[in-house]
Amino acid sequence: MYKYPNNITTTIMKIKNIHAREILDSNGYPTISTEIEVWSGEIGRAEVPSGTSTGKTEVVEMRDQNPDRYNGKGVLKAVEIINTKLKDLLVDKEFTSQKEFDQMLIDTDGAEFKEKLGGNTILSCSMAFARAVTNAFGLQLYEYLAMAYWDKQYNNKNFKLPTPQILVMEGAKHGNWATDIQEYMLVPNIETFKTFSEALRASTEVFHHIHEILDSKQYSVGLGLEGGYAPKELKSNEEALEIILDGINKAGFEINTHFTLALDLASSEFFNEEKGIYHLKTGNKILSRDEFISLQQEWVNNYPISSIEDPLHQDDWEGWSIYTQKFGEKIMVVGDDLITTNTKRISKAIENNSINSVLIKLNQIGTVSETLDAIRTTVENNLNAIVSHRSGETNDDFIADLVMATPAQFCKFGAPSKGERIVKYNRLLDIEQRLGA
Ligand code: 2PG
Ligand code: MG
Repeated sequence: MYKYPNNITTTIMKIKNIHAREILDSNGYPTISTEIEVWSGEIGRAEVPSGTSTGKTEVVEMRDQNPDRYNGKGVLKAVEIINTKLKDLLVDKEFTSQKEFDQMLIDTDGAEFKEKLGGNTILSCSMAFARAVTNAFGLQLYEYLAMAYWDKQYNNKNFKLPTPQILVMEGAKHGNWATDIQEYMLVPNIETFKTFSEALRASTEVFHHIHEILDSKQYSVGLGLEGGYAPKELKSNEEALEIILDGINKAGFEINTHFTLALDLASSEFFNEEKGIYHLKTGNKILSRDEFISLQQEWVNNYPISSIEDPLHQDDWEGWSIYTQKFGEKIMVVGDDLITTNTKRISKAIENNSINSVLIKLNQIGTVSETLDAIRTTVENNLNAIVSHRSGETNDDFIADLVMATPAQFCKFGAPSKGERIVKYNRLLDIEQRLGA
């Protein structure tokens, strides 16, 4: 049993100072870095990510909209809010839990989509507070987050390394529309590999073999936003799948024994709302919902696919129920844009049997506590939770600790190729060693 420092549950968490600044994310767009200093002088820093293919019901990011700076994407207003309004509100205030801190920000904003202060503004404070208190208590972040999740003493054996969905190829908005499918991921079989580190090693070896295959075909080895290969030379969505299977084979692994595949279709990105059709640019196909479902049936029949994210557009609740009825026993049906880490939407999806898995992103909902609530609702209803990065990331590895702290079974942190993704995988390696797993 993990032992808290003696006074940890009774300690009042008091804020001494708070300071934010504008930094850049992995796409070269501004984002917020916030530092909070607590009573003991310990400091916690957090940097917030940002999405590219965002869901309609995500909390609103506060952006300057000044066309003279970063094409309107500056975050100086958000930084100013933290350094003035929120500083006045928070300094010298005492809190007894993460929830209390987050609730104060939620109430101060008061809007459903956090548009008054900005979801990015609030999240940077929420994460920085978690880190500062973690440091003050002398804990690891995953230990502090587990305290917040379980609201009581937890057992060390609750800490299980997740199964990663590891990106290898990209298309759509993330990959210069090399294909219609946004993400092609490897899902290592943890029963075969036994440990997270072995699963990561094997996946990375496949990634390297895919590089060689692309090279031998004289295809581009340029990377998409999340570090996966995005060759424009691909002739079809299926060709990417064939190349990945070849990579698995050349790396000396077997389908199913070692790997299955996960896709993120991000379907809202090629759904034409006016016409009510899916327009696949590769091959210039116009598909109705039924035709698109039939195409996915072919993919599931022909390839070792174990998980499909956002298979239909984000407003088609009826379609999602039909889809889950059809595929839910066989594969993970993952709601991202449909759900936006929103507990109310998770409950609605459970009622309608729309999904069997939920993608979890801190910045879709805007506080650490609400993210923990979303994970709780997901796993308590026997759905899978997948803790996810965004396409615009920073070197903050918060989400590695988040997936460890909770019963979320999966993580999705991008390809093993870019620093802002690698830092999350490396943190999991670090935690694996700490736990002696
Ligand atoms: C997604 C995410 C992460 P974005 O669609 O799942 O891969 O992309 O951050 O652009 O929304
Ligand atoms: Mg997605």
